Amino acid sequence: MDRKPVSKRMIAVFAAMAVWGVVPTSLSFAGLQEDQILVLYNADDTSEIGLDIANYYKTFHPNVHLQPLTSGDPNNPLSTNEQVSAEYYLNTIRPAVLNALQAAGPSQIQCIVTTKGLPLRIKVDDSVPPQGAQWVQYSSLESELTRIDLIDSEITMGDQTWFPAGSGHDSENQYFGAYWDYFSWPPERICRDNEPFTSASNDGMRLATRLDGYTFADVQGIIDRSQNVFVDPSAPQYVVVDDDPDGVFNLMAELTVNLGDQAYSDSSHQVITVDIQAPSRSVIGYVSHGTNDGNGLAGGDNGDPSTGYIPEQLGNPQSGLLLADGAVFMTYESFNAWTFDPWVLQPRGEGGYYIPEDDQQGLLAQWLAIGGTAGIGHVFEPEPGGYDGTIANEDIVFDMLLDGYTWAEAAWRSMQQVSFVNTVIGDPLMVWRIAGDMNGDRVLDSQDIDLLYDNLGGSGVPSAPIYDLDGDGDADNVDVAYLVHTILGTEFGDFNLDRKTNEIDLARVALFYNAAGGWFAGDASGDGFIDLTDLAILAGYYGFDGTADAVPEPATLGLLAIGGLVLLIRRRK
Ligand SMILES: [Ca+2]
Ligand SMILES: [Ca+2]
Ligand SMILES: [Ca+2]
Ligand SMILES: [Ca+2]
Repeated sequence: MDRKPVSKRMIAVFAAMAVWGVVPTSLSFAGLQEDQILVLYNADDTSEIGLDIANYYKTFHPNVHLQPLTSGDPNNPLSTNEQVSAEYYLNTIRPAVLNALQAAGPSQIQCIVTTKGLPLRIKVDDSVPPQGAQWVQYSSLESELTRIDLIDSEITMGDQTWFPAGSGHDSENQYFGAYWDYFSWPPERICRDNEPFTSASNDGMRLATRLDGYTFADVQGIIDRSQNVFVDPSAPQYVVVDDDPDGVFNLMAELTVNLGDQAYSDSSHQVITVDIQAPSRSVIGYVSHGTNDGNGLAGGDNGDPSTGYIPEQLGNPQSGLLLADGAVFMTYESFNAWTFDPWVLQPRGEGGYYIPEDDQQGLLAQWLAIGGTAGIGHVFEPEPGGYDGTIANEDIVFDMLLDGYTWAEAAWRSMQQVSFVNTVIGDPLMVWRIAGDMNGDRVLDSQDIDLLYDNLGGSGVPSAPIYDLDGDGDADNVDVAYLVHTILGTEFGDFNLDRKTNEIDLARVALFYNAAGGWFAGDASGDGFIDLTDLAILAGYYGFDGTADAVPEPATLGLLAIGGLVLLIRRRK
């Protein structure tokens, strides 16, 4: 099989995003709750790494359910091999997980989390089902678990005969966020509106992610970095898209990375690293062809993504990407989730011979090791039939994250198939929050200012990350000023948040004078009372007009959201 990657599908394209401009949607973004999550670990694994990961995860999410899995036979412990047979899955793993799901309550668990020490790949070894364009021989454990309730035999595992979409087949992802309008010519790809996941509204499907990495420390890192992910409307963050210039497999016709005043365009063979240095820790996503980019020479040259490009180029402390907490990885590399064991080589194609060490593709495990937080990858070649949707669609992933959906929802919304080779690594509950949005409603308004005032600990006193907007560790008046000035783009005394301080704001103070109230009512000082102090503050800034600035649209009222996709293009091949 050609070492070109994964798919001839119509390919998603998009560019870097800066953080201004998308209109916010008010929605209940916490679509997935802790007590809807079942965390599985291999209780027969003498290393106990799965148990350690499950326990560590539970310290952040105390209401998740932990579930040991065991073979029940001391002489034949539950496999810790990354690959197991379909028979093993069906006879040993599946019944144990089904029992656990039942014990938690028939409809309680919406998402299953696996941990290192449990199998990763499932392989159908028998001649049934027929291996051909309509079946795939491999699936990830996680993809299989999304359909654990229905897919119960080798003939139904990996069955892709649902195509074209809409057949309601068990291995068609009911939650997929796009569809094709075949009545137009050429057929048009249409994205559905984003919506929260529930099993009930998706034909009983469940979500699934995996907590894995080279080491326990790597997994701890991704859990840590998932907990407080903020995108700051006033400080652009980027999804870096590194395209391939060689036509057929291009991610995009043109890549534009907005970097302050600098615009970058890269569809060369050069790996993008050093150009995306500032502002600090600003890269929140990475999409590329990985080693499939470039001139095809083993080991690469001319700086193109080559073997080892993740640790050596992207992760280079001097010249690499500065990753934000929450950074997501998706590459068009067939075997990028083949293993989480640093000593294992990748295979090349169905024949089973292995890519030599100096020609290995990038691995999701490497991304996590350099400070990445999550990713979607493939445990085997995801090119079963060449039709669209074999791998994750990055435009859907990032759109969902920017709208405040959980990682598990964003990831699975982007994929058309289940019982398939794709897997999702990371904390399913990771949410990209908006800096300054204290109440989590994804709107920045006076309630957020009030909440920040209510939670000021003072200079030098350690603070929860959500209140520490300037990142110096505490929550004090400097953080209030950051919210008012930098994020909301206005001044103290602007009580209706229209970026002006004038007679309207004065009228608020007059109306609520000598009464209790928040910012909305004229409390500029944050003491919960409207009095002379507030009037004096208003007077100090009276006449301020922030709308005259040439700066980007401010973060006021209904206008602000998190980040804008500057360019979001889908291009047909
Ligand atoms: Ca808010
Ligand atoms: Ca602070
Ligand atoms: Ca005002
Ligand atoms: Ca006051």
